[in-house]
Order: sequence, then structure tokens, then C-alpha cells
Amino acid sequence: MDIKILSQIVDDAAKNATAIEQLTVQHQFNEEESYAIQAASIERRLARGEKFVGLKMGFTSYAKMEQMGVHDMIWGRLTDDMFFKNGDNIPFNKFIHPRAEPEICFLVKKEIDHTLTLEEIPEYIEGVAAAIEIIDSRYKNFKFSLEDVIADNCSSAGFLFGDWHPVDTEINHLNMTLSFNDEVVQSGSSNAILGNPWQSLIDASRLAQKYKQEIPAGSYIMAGAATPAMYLKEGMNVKTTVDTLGDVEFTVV
Ligand code: OOG
Ligand code: MG
Repeated sequence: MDIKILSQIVDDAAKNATAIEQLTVQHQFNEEESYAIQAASIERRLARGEKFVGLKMGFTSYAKMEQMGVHDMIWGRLTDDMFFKNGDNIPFNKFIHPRAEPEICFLVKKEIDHTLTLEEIPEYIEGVAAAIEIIDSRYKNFKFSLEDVIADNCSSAGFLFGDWHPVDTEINHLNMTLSFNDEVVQSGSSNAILGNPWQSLIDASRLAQKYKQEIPAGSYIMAGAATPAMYLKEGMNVKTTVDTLGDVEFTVV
């Protein structure tokens, strides 16, 4: 098991939008090692000039765990190459088999250097927004083990968010929908995310500590999907609406 070689394999697959066999078919590695592969793959992106812009949490809802058959919380790193603006046209050919999922995004106000408590959140978080994550597993058929998906930076491929709302905005029990061409294709409650979406931020701060990942001011943290993810097709308008937080959308071109 060579972390450097495996990180190059997943990074090349992402860069070239080409599907690969699951790494664990031929290589054995544990969860800690899969995070080392992820970290090394991100180092390759940073060496090409990409910037670290935040973290994403995964499998924070039962709906997602069931869809993917993986039952542990995971986290990945976001770079500016994955960032899109609300309303953007996003090229389909940047991806292999992209899916979208409705999320909530947090904007960090002050560097997070320890596991946050609920009470500390207003000190560290600037705002909350409705968000969409585009995931694109680099593995054939979007199938993977826990170790595979972590090594592949948790399928991270794109993210975008709507208008920011103050940190004291109520984000519990909000209805969240994902629509394709104005037809709702998934809906769920924000509390599908760990029973309270703020808990996802707390877990992000805990896991970042564990893996020595800094969370500077200005970082984004994606809370994880409230519903299963849905495959994208060229030409689609994709929109997420979160009660009181508003809309965020893009078009696949
Ligand atoms: C892994 C990423 C999971 C989420 O929000 O739960 C994730 C995958 O489903 O490919 O981003
Ligand atoms: Mg997600």
C-alpha cells in the first residue's frame, strides 16, 4: 500500500473525469490510511494552484447512508476548483456521473481550532445558507467501501450556496427540497442531518482536530445531504429550496 501512488490514482481520475476500479479491490488500507490518501490527493491539487476553501461532511443523514450502503460519518476537503456561484452554468463534462444533493452550508467567522460546543457557534460562525453539493464518485458505478470513498475525498466535486443568513437563523426542522426543472425529486427535513444540522458543524470541528486539518476564517463547511442524491443530466436546471433560507440553483450545460 503506497499512499503516494494511490493518491495519484484518485487525483488523476478526478482531474480527467475518468472512472476507476475501487482501490480496495487490489489494496488493503484502514480508515486512517484512507484519510492519508485523501490528504495526499489534496496536496496534489494545492500543488497545481488550487486553494483549500473548506470541509464537507458526508453520511450525516440516514437517507444518505442507506442509499450508499455506508454507515459511518465521513469528511472531505473542498477546494476553489469545486466552488460554483448560485445561478452558474456547470459543464457536465467536468464530471464522470455527477449527482446533486440538498445541503446547508456554514461560513466560518473565526478560525476553528478545537471541538466546538453549541454555545460557541455564534462566536465562530458568520452565517448559514441553502446549498447544493455535486458529488461524483471516481469509482465505476458509483460503488465503494468506506475506505474507498474517504480516499476519493468523499466524492467531492462541486458545491454552491444561496444568500447568507445570520447565525441566529433557525435551521432546525426546515423543509429541504431538490428539484430538477422545477419538479421536486427529493425532499426532507434539515433535522435529517444528525437530528440537528449544527451537530454536523460540531462533528466537523472534532474530526478536523483529529486529523490536524485547519479551519481558517472564511472557510465553508457543508453539513451533508438531508436526502438521497440524484443523477444529473445535461440541460437540467437544478434547484434546492430550504424553508426560510431560500433557493440556490444551477444549470447543467
Ligand atoms: C459520498 C459523499 C456523501 C453526503 O452529503 O452525505 C455526502 C457519496 O455519497 O458519494 O456528500
Ligand atoms: Mg454531500
